[in-house]
Amino acid sequence: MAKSTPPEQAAQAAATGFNSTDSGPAHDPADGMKGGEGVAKAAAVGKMASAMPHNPNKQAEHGHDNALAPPEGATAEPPSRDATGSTLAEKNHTDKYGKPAAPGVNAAGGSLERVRADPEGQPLTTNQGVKVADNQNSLKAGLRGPALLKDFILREKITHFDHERIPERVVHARGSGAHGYFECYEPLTELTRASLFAEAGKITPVFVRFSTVAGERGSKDTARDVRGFAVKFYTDEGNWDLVGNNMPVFFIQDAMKFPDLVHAVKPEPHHAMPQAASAHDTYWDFVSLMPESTHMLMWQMSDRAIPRSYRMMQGFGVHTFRFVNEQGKSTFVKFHWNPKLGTHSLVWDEAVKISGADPDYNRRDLWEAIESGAYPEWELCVQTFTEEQAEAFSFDVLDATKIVPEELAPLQPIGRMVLDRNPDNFFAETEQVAFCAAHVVPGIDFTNDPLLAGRIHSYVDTQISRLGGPNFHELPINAPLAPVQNNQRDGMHRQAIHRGRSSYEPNSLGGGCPFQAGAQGFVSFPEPVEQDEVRGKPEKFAEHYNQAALFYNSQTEAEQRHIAAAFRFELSKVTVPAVRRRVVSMLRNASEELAAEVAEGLGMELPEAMPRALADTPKPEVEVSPALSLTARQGEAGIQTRQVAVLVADGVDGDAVWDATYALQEQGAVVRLVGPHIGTITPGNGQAIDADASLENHPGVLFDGVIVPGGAEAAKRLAADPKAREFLTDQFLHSKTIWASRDAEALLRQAGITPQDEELPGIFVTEKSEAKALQNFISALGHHRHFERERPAA
Ligand code: HDE
Repeated sequence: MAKSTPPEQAAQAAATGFNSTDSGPAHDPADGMKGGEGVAKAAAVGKMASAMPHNPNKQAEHGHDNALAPPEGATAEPPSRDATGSTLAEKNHTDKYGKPAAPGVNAAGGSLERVRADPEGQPLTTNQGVKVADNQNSLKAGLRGPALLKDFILREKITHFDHERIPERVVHARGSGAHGYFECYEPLTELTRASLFAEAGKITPVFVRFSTVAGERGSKDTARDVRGFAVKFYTDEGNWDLVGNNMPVFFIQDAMKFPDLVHAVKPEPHHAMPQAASAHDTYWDFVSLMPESTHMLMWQMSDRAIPRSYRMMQGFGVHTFRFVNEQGKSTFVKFHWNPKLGTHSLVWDEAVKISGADPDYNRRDLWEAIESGAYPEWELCVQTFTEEQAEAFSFDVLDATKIVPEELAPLQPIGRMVLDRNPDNFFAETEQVAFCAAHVVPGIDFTNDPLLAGRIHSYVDTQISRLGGPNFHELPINAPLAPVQNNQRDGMHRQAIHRGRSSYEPNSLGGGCPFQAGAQGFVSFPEPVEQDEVRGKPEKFAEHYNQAALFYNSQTEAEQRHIAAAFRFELSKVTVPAVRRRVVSMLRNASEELAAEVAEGLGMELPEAMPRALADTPKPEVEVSPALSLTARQGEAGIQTRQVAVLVADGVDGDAVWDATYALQEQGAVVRLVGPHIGTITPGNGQAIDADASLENHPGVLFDGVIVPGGAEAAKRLAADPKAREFLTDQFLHSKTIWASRDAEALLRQAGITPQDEELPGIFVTEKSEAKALQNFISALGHHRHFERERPAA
């Protein structure tokens, strides 16, 4: 039996015995014992460990009350820094070791400053820091001789190059990101304890990535697709990722179907076609066998799926989440991002042409806007409702194919987000950023949405293969600003160098640290659950069409026309008639009018309506919701950042060019002088003009509006140029704002713009370039598009 001798009566030990790493004296060193730092450290460790004669928290690990209010972990203050250190030698210093870790710091986290690299004034080196004398030639045996294996410089360079690519995201591979900040409007403490919503004016840094879903990394920006809208909030209580989309609903209700959906929409497995497109057999085959997708299909076939700009998209958290306040009270919440610039879209023909003219259209737009200081901004709004209210809805709030109409739960603005910095490096930031639906902070929690459940698992899992191991949270863009301290260790590419020898909890050899945070940490909302384990869906999930009808019926005529055209186009690309029939039969349950129009557009008979999964359809609370139409979302920015082409050619009226340019720029528009070629154009009056774009490299689809200034000679030249005609034709067909001088009449006629068309909205033809006409042009441009003049066949 061990003898219990109190420390003060310790028998004398050899001082060197305290330096052993695999055994030691029975007692701590006696007070005042000589023997150097090893002895002092052993004394300090002994004192620290003795302060925790048992685990004082053990009892509090049990019972319901403790589950809701877990205790803070036990700690003991280390008598000296050495007590918790890895090595006494940490006091030694070289340029490489630097200083010992500062107390409580994990330098693998925090600001990006610590990893920014800048070669100003620096010579080229290898990855080992050896200066490279010659970066032009490999090492050879003689000038014309064979290259040598010992050329470690060439080999390092090529080897690194060979491994520069990482796997692209399974979905959302194509994306663009930006940094910015979130500002809270008012304390939301009644609803949530989330620290980012605690104070008016509180700023939280964010990184946002917008994306398409189906296309590969190098695919076009303007595919008809859902857009990802993922926001990483670097809050002072850890990272919160709101990984949403630009549409408020989803195709499926249960994570079990996600791989099927993605397999169906991706290029078909036998020939890997089509790229970034849903217009093919397998996609429509799948969705028409999954009628719960009807609502989402309405959104995807609407103009929402071809946004004019990432800056002009709404964002949605999609699922119902929970806010949880300090008292543990939970409220259901849905998140909405509303852009200041309004929500605006392309038209399909334009999107198709842009994909050739500028496949980076949305990426470029975001980058250029931020570079020019026109920082995109969104308001974060929430819909909140109680569990009792949710019970009473005709639909289930856990069903991600349903919205909560604004008429049932109004939007409350709670803050704004501004994107004011482009990344330094696309790969390091935008490509390596890892969003995760499971990243929540205290005050925000999940609901039982079965789609969300799968997401909570999927995101971390996918990063492990995409980013090569479990330490992707240490990549600078992913590292939280809030300190990270835990006992997770090792794994591929570990960045942090952990000080000390305890990597477990509870411990007394690390002074108990890092200690369990207790009630200040994340406490899951204690939702009561006691049910049978089943694979199934609740009854309300079986209603598939009410909200598809709500969306369609809330659109203007032009928007409805676009939806019908999109179904027509996509289904015309399907090669199996039975699949087409199935889609149209499904549409009949949402809108007979739409189904008939689509059937007619496909030259087919109207099939029988698809049998419904639910015999008695509940009556929806809301049948038309104006907020669902883009016309309700014009925004408040006028013509800011709108791209306007001023067509110039030799002989153009120089004064008119500059009057228009200055006036438009004054209001924040981006003016491009587009000539038959770039460079010098000789105007009829005034100084030579330097065109910055050409009809060849900047076709009409890239602009929101066009001005054709006066100057008979210029007008004649443009009329003779087929590209100028096409420019105007597209501007006209895509319902954009056109202002032309009467001198350009021949060009207008050739572009198919008749004298009657000149009376239509958004078209101005004037003798002179007077201020009034300019004002009309500016105000019409602010309307985005003039669908009143759209020709249904277009
Ligand atoms: Fe995702 N999703 N998702 N998703 N998702 C991914 O994570 C997944 C869903 C969304 O810019 C992946 O890092 C499952 C809904 C965005 O990096 C992956 C399910 C919504 C992004 C994944 C869904 C989204 C992703 C691929 C059904 C809107 C891009 C790469 C249960 C609310 C984030 C990655 C970025 C990315 C899984 C459904 C949004 C595979 C299993 C619903 C914006 O983990």
